[in-house]
Amino acid sequence: MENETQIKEVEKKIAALEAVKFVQAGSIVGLGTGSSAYHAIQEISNLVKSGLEIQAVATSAHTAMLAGNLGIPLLNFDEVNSIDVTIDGADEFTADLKLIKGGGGALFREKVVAAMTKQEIIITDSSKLVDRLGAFTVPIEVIPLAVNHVMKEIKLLGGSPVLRKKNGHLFITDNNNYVIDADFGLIDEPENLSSALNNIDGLLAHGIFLNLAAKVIMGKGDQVIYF
Ligand code: A5P
Repeated sequence: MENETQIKEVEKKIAALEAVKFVQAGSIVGLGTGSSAYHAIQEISNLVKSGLEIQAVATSAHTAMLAGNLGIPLLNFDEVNSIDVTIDGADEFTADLKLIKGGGGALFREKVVAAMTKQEIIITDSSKLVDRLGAFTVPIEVIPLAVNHVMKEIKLLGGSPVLRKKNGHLFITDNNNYVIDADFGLIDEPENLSSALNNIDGLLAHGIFLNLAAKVIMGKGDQVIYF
């Protein structure tokens, strides 16, 4: 187990180092959230310390704090119209670049940043590649007052919703909302499910990301594989 975790960490890191090669001087860079994005943020910080001039936008409060502590210049969302390149992780991806994200609960900002980004690069270890999405439950950010309504609608779509908890308490997002983790089984038509979820009132964002990733860079052993 220990060994498996170490291998995944190496794969995440080599994918991150490869992705950072796409960061150019003068660009606005989106910084992802999670353990894979962490490696990219560290490397971007090294480059900034060596003189690379970039500005960054963070996909979560946690990432903003990390990047700030590492000396990466940060912009607020309202200062940015477009992002050149974003490097973020994923919980699952298919070879045709469909993703599930939000295991860390930052899916809403991650989706907004991805939508504003010209080149969204996803970095993962080799365990994240799947034939069909859905073994990982779909994270869904919900406005608290709508939680019962959204849970009911998810069940009508055939899903099993569970309100996310952390350390025995309800998980609260950076936007003061809740997260529902919804099990839909393996998803045959991610486009249909994504549209149906988007139509639920009170649902802020869901973790199915379609047509947002420009490429996935996956670490496998000591190699990187591009999708
Ligand atoms: C955060 O909300 C997520 O979307 C992460 O990007 C995703 O969970 C991948 O995280 P790891 O890189 O830690 O596996």
